[in-house]
Amino acid sequence: MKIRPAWSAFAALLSLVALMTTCSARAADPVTPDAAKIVAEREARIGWFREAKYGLFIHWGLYAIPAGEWKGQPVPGIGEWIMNRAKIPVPEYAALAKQFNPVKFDAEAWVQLAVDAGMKYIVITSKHHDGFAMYRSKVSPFNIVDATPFARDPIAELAAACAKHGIRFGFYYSQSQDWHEPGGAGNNWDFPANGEKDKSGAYDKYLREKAEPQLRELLTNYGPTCLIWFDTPQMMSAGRSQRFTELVRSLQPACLIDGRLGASGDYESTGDNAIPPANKVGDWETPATINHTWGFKKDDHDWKSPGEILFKLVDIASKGGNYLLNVGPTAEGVIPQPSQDNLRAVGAWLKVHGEAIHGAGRSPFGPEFGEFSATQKDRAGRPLFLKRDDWRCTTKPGKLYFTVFGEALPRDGFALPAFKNAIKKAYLLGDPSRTVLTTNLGADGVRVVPVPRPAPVAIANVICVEIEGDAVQL
Ligand code: H79
Repeated sequence: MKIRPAWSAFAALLSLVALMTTCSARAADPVTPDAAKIVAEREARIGWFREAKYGLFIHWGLYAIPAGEWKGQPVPGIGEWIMNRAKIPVPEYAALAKQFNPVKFDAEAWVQLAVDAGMKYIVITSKHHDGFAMYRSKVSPFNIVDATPFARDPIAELAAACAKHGIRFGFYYSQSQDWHEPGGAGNNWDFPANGEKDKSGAYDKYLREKAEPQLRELLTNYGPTCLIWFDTPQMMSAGRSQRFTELVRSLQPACLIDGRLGASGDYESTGDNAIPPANKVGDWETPATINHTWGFKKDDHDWKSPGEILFKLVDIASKGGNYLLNVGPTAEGVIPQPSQDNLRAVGAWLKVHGEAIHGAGRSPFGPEFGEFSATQKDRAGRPLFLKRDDWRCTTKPGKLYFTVFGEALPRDGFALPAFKNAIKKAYLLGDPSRTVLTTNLGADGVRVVPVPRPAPVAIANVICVEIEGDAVQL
């Protein structure tokens, strides 16, 4: 960035003033050492998450039985919302438990899928909005061990398999919505509306007698928990959120809290399926579906292809985030085959190119994401963002990884974005011999990496450019 001299003097003055303010605040404020400790502890907790980049989300529950259809009628919307969308009374929905017998469930096979897919963590629904615990809970009999013929604890089986395969394990827990309980948020077809529950104290009673004790069980009975994934924080005031934060911190200080508790967690959760248009500061994660639903729906066959999944993964990593990609197993306990196939195809790519993703940092550039249109507007009347999808860049100290999408690499070579560092060498991660691609200089001063055609790998190729110095100088 070019700063004019007058500006730089002004900027220096500003930072001096800021520094003095901070110092004096520090001297006067006894809270500051705590604040520093809080920052340091969060930094220690979040390390694995920054490295991981890619995780498996699993939405599994009683909703897999109706699978998007109630009394012969298709119910629109996401599968795990069927109780809400069809306004199913609690006793009728709860009766599904008597049919839940997922005898094909195989924890090893599920965890092996995550391993094959190149994912580093698993987050499973321990209790979704329907209020059904998918683990052995002493807090409520509405759980998979006590209420179903299956009578096994899949969470315990998965925890053991994850430990064996070196995959981190965490829980989705719907802290606020619980459609099974009179005091839980969200069920206003059987019970009073949220506002009334809040006023009457029923909501707090639900939090104290179900949500908090269940969270305690999860954080006590299944070994190290990497993450608690809270969702839809209706009525989660600062005080209530604080109680949950303290519970997690006291039982498992290393466990992350996602961005949807109600108070700020350890990182930011974007909206469901929402990928930011450009680089985004801080630690963040996009939770996303592989078709359209989260919980299994028998009519949703619109699977994202390996190419689409891979683009999203690299796109997200290049903007500094994590991709938590969901599968919805059936009521028999099987992860749909197209989900498995497409995840494994991306996993095969990651076996060769994983160093460009795992532990890699965000792009130092930006124009590759696209630009706002000068003429076209979106529905809200704002300039339309014209996304580009030719390439993305991720980084490690001294290395730039340019992932170029599509079967073919550009005929005239890959034109590098401008940066000042000298180039040590460039090669394709997909080329087993790592043949050096000698960069040449175009007439316009742009450095170009000549690339072989056909490209060595389908879907996308990664050009690794090793540079002088750790960080890019723009
Ligand atoms: O667990 C998944 C979703 O069930 C949950 N978040 C992800 C990770 C989620 N909870 N709420 N929402 C997502 C947004 C709800 C949107 C709604 Fe609708 C619009 C609820 C009612 C109208 C979509 C359409 C769901 C049912 C009908």
